Amino acid sequence: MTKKKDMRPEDFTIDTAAQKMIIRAEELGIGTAFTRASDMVPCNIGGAGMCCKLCGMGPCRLTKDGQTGVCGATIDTIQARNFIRAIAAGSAAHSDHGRDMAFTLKAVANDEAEGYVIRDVAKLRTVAAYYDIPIEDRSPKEIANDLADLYIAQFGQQKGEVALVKRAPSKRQKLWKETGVVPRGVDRETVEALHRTHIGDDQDYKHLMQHAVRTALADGWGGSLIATDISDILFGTPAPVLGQANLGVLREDMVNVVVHGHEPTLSQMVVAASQDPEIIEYAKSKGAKGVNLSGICCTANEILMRQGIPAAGNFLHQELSILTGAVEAMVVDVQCIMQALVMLAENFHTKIITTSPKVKIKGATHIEFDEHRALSVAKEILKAAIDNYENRGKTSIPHEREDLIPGFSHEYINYMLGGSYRASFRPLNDAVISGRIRGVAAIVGCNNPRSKQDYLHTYVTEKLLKEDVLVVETGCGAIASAKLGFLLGEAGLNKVGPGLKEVCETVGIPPVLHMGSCVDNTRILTVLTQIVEEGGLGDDIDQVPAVGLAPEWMSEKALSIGTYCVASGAYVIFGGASPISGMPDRVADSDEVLHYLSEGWEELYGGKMEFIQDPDEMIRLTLEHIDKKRAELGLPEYKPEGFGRSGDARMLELEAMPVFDRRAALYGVAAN
Ligand code: SF4
Ligand code: MSK
Repeated sequence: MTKKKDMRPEDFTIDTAAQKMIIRAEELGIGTAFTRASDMVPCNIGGAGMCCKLCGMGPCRLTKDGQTGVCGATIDTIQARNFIRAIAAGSAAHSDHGRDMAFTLKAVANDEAEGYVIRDVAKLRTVAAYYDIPIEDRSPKEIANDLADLYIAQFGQQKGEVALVKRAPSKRQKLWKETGVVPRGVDRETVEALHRTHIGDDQDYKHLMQHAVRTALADGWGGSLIATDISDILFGTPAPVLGQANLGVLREDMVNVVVHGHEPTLSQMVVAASQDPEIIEYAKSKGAKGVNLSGICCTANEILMRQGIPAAGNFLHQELSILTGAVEAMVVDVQCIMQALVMLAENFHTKIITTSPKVKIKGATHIEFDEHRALSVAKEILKAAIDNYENRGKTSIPHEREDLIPGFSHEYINYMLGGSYRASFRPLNDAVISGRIRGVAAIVGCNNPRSKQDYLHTYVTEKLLKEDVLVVETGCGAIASAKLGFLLGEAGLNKVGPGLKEVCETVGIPPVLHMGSCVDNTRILTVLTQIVEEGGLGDDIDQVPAVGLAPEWMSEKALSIGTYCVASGAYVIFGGASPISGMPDRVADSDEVLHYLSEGWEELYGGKMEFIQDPDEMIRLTLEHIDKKRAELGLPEYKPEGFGRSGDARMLELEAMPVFDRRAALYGVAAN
């Protein structure tokens, strides 16, 4: 990528609120990730996965045909090692989040966690039943204690199979056994990934990539799924609520506290504390009307989809929210937190408060979170923010904010399609079979300042909706759509194709379903599994007309998610350049691993991973894959002209007609 000196705000982002903050930063002479990315030319050798720095004989940069590292490592070995190390880091991040959730569940079950309760007993019983934990005549805490023990044991398990794998379609489980990729224990696979990539270990790229799959499966069907299950049990399984997104959710007259990161254990408690009369009174005593809480990144998704707490923005909004000058405290835990926040905050009164025992940032205030006294810690944090209100200087809060309806857990999707009387995925499967819904796309993942913020997410989403593709979203991608008004229920239906519109009108859903945070990509796996189990769309995930896309990805977690989705049978398209693309003009054999992720993995798992830069090509490949899967299932060819006349649409049309014309239209009676 070339250095871009003269970029305008609209080249950095399509979000007008973000553009205003980028202009403010420029006026104040402050750098942001947008300008730093513009100034920092990425290394094209490292970027292509062609550099190895695993030992002191290197770093070795392989830029010539047939060249090897000092140890003799070939380009394919180096690329595979770089790739699996990224997956190990991504899987570790998600899984460690799951581990913390499991410890919290254990503490709640034993009355050792101040302020927490088991909110969703039905989900607790459902999840416990997957593992034959007795549920009849037992209290929720007894069941929770057993479930916590079982989940904690998955991390340190050395042999056998991670228990959660049994929740995948049975055909898929069999395939994983045959290909030797069933994870044995969550931690074991990550440790082994690091061992295998030490100097002088595994040096067969296919063998390395097999373990990459096992490490990623330990995330998707292990640590992440544990995190999602326990979040729902403790804080409630999401169901649709009204929320808002973008920087306009910040308030001039209230103490603004932004929670940022990933783990809901703290943020949920901050939500509870912010509504405590003692805290509200304290804020009033300092001249504010109360505490206004909002979120950034996946913490935003966690509290948005459960309590409707507004999202101030996605990944690239973390600095921009501070630039408003209106944030008293940004409270962070783990993952996706830029170190730049602390230096940026020095220009304002904002306190950056780190809370995780795993994450400290030089210059930030550290108030350590402890689930045993969570409410007290949350109040302490809020009081520090309130005390800072009087230090607020000039503010500049953009007005932009959009309504949205998040909260489509797989449980709610099941319910919404048939009510409690006959909850089922049948209507969804039937809509796909008939062609009203051409297929399903999961559009997920981060922002990346190397790509215009939100542009690829929303461009791809908009085009696929027009093609009758139902879109489900998580993470920062979901917030991108929210900011642009795609998650607005029936109000967004003018943006979709005729068949999908009929389905959305009939069921009463938006065409883009917000399914949560990045660990909640497991909800998408569960939806795909339920589609398979419902029948009519094949007997494994790779047969479902569905595609996963991460158009603006940047994190190692995204690579882990993509890999477990491929191993689960999905076609996954990443935007931008591949981290192991090689540079074909310099090294002829440097794309072997890249091809293996596509054709090689497709042969083994029925899913494949590709990196595509052009959004129109992403859309073309998505539709081509969906239509191919439809044809393989023997489903009718997609023909949109047959749809679009649902009851609701017809009623609205009739209501708009003069009464005589309406009679004529309804009964064939001539107007007279
Ligand atoms: Fe170079 Fe081999 Fe050491 Fe890597 S492991 S830095 S290729 S000598
Ligand atoms: S927070 S991992 S930028 S989605 Fe989950 Fe967003 Fe990506 Fe972080």
